Amino acid sequence: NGEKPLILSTWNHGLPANEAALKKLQESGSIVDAVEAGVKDTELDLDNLSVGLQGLPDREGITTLDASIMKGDGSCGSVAFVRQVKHPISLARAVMEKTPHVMLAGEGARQFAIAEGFPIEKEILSPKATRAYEEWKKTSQYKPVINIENHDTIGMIGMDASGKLAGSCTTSGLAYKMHGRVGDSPIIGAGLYVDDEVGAATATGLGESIIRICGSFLIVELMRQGRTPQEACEEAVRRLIAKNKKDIKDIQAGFLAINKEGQIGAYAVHPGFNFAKGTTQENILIDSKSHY
Ligand code: SD4
Repeated sequence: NGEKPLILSTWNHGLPANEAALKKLQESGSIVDAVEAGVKDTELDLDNLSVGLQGLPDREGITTLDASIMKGDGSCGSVAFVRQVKHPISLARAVMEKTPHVMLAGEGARQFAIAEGFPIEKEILSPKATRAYEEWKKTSQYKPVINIENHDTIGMIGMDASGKLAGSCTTSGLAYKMHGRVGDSPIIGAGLYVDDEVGAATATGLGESIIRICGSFLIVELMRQGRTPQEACEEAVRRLIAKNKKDIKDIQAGFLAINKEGQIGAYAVHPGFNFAKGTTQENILIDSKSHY
């Protein structure tokens, strides 16, 4: 606790993502550059089935992406339900920096990508995603397996040496979701929230359960009222469980938080959630504690 700069990100792929973020921070000195560069690494990871265009598709066989980015001064941008864009996090940043809006969705987000010169990719599923989708179609059962399917979104929160904060979050969302479904990741306050006065939080897991409690905003507000990041994450999980009781055995969600002092917190509904913590000294994977 207390080390700066500090980068936290969800799941195993957080390790290379943290590395990319810390490298960028060193080069550019900007924490928002760092959290963008960090998750761009994951957006290109062909083994990841929940982030980027190689992610698992929706029920129609189409991969649609959600992403958000936020700075501690309140600037933020996001894209939802966007197709054919390799780096939705960079598109979210362009929404933040180049438009009067916070969020663009669907075809409008794609048109904005074209106008901004983002390359538009062919809509072809990766071999891995194709195999998984063909297998899924045999039953077309919509029943995500916690910690296995849908467990790969990257949420990243970071603090530079001066205490400035930023965060990013990017995902292809739930595998085999309904076409048009949007999760928590592009929703400011649900999948991500950052406030330089207090701290930052991000989420992973079943987006619907996270949106219901405004998870990341809730954690930042709890920290504002004096909770530690760990206490705030635990309270968010407690509230998520209370609001999603009926299905809780099939719902996984995990939260990460940092406060202004550089203390960290992590908590999940079920065991199995892990995260990467990167500083200039070390970059390590930590198993989160969980409610159950
Ligand atoms: C979503 N929260 O779209 C994302 C999925 C996720 O790890 O986090 N997977 O609901």
